Amino acid sequence: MPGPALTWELADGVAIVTFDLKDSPVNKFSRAVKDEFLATFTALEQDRAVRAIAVFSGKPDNFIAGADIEEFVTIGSAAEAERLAAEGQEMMDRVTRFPKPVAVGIHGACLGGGLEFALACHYRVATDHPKTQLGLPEVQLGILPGASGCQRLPRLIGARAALDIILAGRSERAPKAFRLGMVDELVHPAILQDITIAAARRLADGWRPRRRRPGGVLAWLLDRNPLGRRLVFRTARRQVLERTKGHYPAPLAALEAVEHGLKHGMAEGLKREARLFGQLAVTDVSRKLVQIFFATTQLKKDFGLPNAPPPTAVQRLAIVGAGFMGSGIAGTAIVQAGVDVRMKDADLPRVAKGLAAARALLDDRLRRRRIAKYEYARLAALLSGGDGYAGFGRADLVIEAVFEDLSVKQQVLREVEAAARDDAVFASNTSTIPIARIAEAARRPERVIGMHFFSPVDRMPLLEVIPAARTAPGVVSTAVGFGRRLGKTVIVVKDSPGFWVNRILAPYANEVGHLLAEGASIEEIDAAAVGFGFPVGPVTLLDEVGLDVAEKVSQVMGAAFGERLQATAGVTALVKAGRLGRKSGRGFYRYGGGKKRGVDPAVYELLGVHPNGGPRLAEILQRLVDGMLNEAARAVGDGVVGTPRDGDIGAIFGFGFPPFRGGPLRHADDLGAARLVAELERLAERYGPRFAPCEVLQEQARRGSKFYP
Ligand code: T1G
Repeated sequence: MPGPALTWELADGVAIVTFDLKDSPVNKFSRAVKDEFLATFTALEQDRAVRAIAVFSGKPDNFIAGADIEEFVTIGSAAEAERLAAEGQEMMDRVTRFPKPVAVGIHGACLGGGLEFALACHYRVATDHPKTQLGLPEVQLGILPGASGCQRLPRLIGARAALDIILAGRSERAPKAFRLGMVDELVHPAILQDITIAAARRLADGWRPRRRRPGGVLAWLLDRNPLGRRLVFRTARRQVLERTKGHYPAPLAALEAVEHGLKHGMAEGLKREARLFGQLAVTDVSRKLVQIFFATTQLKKDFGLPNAPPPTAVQRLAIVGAGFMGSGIAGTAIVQAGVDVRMKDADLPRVAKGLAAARALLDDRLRRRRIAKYEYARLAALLSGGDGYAGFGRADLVIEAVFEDLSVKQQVLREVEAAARDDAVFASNTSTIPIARIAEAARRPERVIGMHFFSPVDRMPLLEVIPAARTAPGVVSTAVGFGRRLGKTVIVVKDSPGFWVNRILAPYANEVGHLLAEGASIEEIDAAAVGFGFPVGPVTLLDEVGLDVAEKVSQVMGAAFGERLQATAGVTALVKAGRLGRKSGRGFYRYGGGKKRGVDPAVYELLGVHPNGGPRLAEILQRLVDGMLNEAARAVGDGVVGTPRDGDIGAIFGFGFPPFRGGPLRHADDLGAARLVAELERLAERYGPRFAPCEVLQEQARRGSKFYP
């Protein structure tokens, strides 16, 4: 009887099992699916005609995405979650002990419980396709691999390599997974079935694969003797604490599960693994990380408009401005989307520099073995440039990344309109100038939109897409769709000063000036924010963004919103003194050899301030965070983002708002509007009206409502 997920047929002694979960884009393990697996394996065991088993996915590009996350979030208690993990472990154990050989053919994502299943099988074949990725992403959801992954992976590939994957929640492409020993064979997708079935048959005939254990003196020293292992775990623990600053319990728990299992044996390890899984599954951190997972998957399908028309596929991109942003966009477009890119700047030396910078991203891919030599040659040939608009007539999308000045951008827009097709989209990569203002110069304002990339473009995951009042809906879809092809998480935001990210960063960055003036030290300000969970503090962030850029943004914000978002004079003084932040080797901090070298005491003198204790750390933190939450709430009220979800994802992916807090709006909900309003009122009384609680929060406090119902 076919169930909702599994079917099988017999081919010359081998049962070919196909996992294809109905009504779902991916295969995943739920309780029902697990029961069906067990029933199927029982049937296969009893069927005398079956000598061996080969398991495949029926999905075109997905093997198994792991446990069903929607099911596991409904778990109410640690004990119930522990039981769920133990049941998963039993199923994997059943597979491993199965009296007939089980081989798997893996194509597409093989993650979490999916990889745990593959590890439990007796032989693994994977396609060398880019979609085939193997990994244990559980810690990214605040949990750990709970169906025996913490035990099986280190036993197969060694403790060090397994910890690299488990503690970071990493996925490896198939070739790397093969090198690590996670899979036994790597094949072209066309022969996956044949090779896997042949392997199953050979296993049934008594053949045993010889697995080379991770070799070398180092492996012997570190993976296979207790003293070496202790060193491995001590180092890993230290690295985890450096990275998570104690905010994320999952990696440490996973480390414990692995270590315990290697010390006390598989059975004890499994018990510990299930227990820790149970504890983690009901933590607030895990809930928040799971919400972020679902928010990002929803965003993959959301074009920011109701009934959005389908996007036009961009084949050819043209970019005006071959500077840091322009070349970053060019390189990312080639590497991620494989589109043809034409760059233009005022003179050829600048163009050459931009092309070289874009190509550096390709070089990096080649060096890290992400692309092959022939692929490199093909991609490099997509890139070209010049000092005129030649080639722009073929572009579907033109992005300008020129100097941040309205009249310069309008001039570029006019020139592009003269050179490009009528149906081409013109996108401005401005961080501050309203798109509607730029579009005033347009003959076809409905084709004009904003695409605000963050720097460095290849590494920053967020893109803000900004339609102006007259932008056509299809243009919005096209910009969003292209941003996604670049691998970005895209939010569509309203055309208003600072858009979303710079709007809510403004009070946070401005507060630095006030705090310094009151005697706080640069280190204390940064430490307060880092302690809260930001990747860097606001002072370091200013240095990273560039103080000249920050100055420009803050002038725009001050002009648009008046006193509330008025910056103090500090940054301007530093810019005048030639301190532009990291890129110029000095800002608030000094930089050398690519590293931050500590605060430059001369900065205090330049600013005319003296660190003398100043406000306490808790007070610093409250001023930094509450100011941001207040502005975020106000911006939601102004309709800058369509949903709280977009606002939270924008803050997390845009500047690293601590993911375990779920984003500024979730965090505001957690504090509660009444408490936040009371804190802001106190701050306003003490430090000025910039802290006055906004209408949205006051209304929420009165009605006891929240951003997320
Ligand atoms: N559970 C539930 N739904 C899932 C899912 C999962 N594991 N994976 C994907 N989906 C849904 C997703 O919400 C979306 O739904 C649709 O599938 C398509 O996804 C015991 C405890 C597999 C690489 O963390 O990384 O195993 O919006 O748009 O871009 O140790 O999804 O269509 O309704 O993202 O092609 C560990 C999470 C689980 C993998 C596919 N596994 N998924 O990417 O499609 S914990 C994960 C992904 C675990 C064991 C433990 C990606 C993908 P809808 P999509 P995609």
